[in-house]
Amino acid sequence: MADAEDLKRRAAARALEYVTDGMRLGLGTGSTAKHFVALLAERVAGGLKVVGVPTSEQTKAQALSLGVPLATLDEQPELDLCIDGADEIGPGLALIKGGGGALLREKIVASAAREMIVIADETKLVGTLGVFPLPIEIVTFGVVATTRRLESAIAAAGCAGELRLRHTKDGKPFVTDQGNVIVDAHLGQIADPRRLARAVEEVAGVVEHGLFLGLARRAVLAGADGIRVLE
Ligand code: ABF
Repeated sequence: MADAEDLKRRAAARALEYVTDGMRLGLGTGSTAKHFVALLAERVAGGLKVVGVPTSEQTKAQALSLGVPLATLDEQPELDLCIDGADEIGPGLALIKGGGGALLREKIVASAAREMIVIADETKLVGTLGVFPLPIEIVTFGVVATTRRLESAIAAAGCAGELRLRHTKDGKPFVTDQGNVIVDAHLGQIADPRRLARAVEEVAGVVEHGLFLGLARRAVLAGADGIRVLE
C-alpha cells in the first residue's frame, strides 16, 4: 500500500504533465510541493526550460539547490501556472492553505498565475472546510486588539471557535517570511467561506487569510485507487 509521501509524490508527478517548455511557474510550499520541485528539477536537468517563482524562502532554497532557474515576482509578474499544496480542499475547489505559514506569498503568487493547480493526497478533500484551523496573518502591532476584533468579526460571519496565536516548537511566536505573525482560527466548520473571508478582510491589522476562493482551477488528488483530477 502506498504511504502518504508516495501519494503526494504521485500527485506531484501527475501535475508535472501540465508543465510545458517556456512556462513561468509559481512554486508552492509544503511537503507535496517539495515533491513537485524535486521532480521538476529532474526535468530541468533533462532540458526542460522553465523559470520558477518560489512562494517561500524554504522553496527558494530547495529549488536553488536543485538547479531550478528562479526569478522574483517583480521580474516575472505574470505566471502561466502555479502548483501548490493545500491543507483542505472543499466544494468548488475552495481551499484552506497556510498551515506551513507561507499563505501570503502563496496567495500573491497564485493570483499572479493564469492557472493554479492544487496537488494533494485525497485525505485533504472535505465536504465542508474548517476542521483544519484557518490561518490568518496579522501584523505584529496590536496583536491582542486585532485578535479581539477578529473574534467578533468571525462570530458575526456565523462561525464560532477559538483563536490562537501560532508559536514555534520552542515557544516563540511564529514569524512569517514577511515578518508578520499568524493567528489560527479553530472553527470546526465554515458554512459560508466567502462570508467569512469578507468579514476577516475587514479587520484592521489583517494582512491575509488562508481561504483561497476561486483561485484553484484543478485539483490533482492521489489516493490508494489512483489519481483523480477535479476541475
Ligand atoms: C502549503 O503547504 C500550504 O499552504 C499548506 O499549508 C501546506 C500543505 O502542506 P503539505 O503538502 O505538506 O500537506 O501549500
